[in-house]
Amino acid sequence: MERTLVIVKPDGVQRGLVGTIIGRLEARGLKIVGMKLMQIDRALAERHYAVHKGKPFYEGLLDYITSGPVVVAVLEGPGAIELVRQTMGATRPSAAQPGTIRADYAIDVGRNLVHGSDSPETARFEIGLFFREDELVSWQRDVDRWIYG
Ligand code: DAT
Ligand code: MG
Repeated sequence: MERTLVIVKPDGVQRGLVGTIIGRLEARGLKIVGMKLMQIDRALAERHYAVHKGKPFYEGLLDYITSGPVVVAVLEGPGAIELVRQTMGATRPSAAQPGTIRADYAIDVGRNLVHGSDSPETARFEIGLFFREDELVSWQRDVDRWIYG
């Protein structure tokens, strides 16, 4: 079973799309094991986006991700990391496939609504940045046998 970090970015919260975004991932069969509303400060944003330091969009990215409240969640399921990436769509919404969150609700790469970890190592690192171990809940869903086969 795999876990991944999802962030509904400030534009998603401001636009009232928290339920839509989390709902799409939930409806796919992923299980929420952690979730909270928070404001990301500069120091946390720098750690989360450290791999992008030095890129032309880095400062704007930090301004954006710290510009308002976000919803952060840990989702669990078989292949959760890739499932979330697929359901989010390509980084640039104009290149994302219709049916994905970014294609259906966004236009601009600088307002692309949602973050999802991109590898098992990144997921472990990002979950550790945003959640203490005791904020994550391991639980069984009665419906799991109808989702995981
Ligand atoms: P993703 O969020 O799909 O994992 P990423 O990790 O390459 O994409 O980049 C992180 C975020 O940075 C991305 O969601 C939006 C922003 N970004 C990436 N490339 C950009 C670009 N060329 N111009 C502006 N913002 C960009
Ligand atoms: Mg990324």
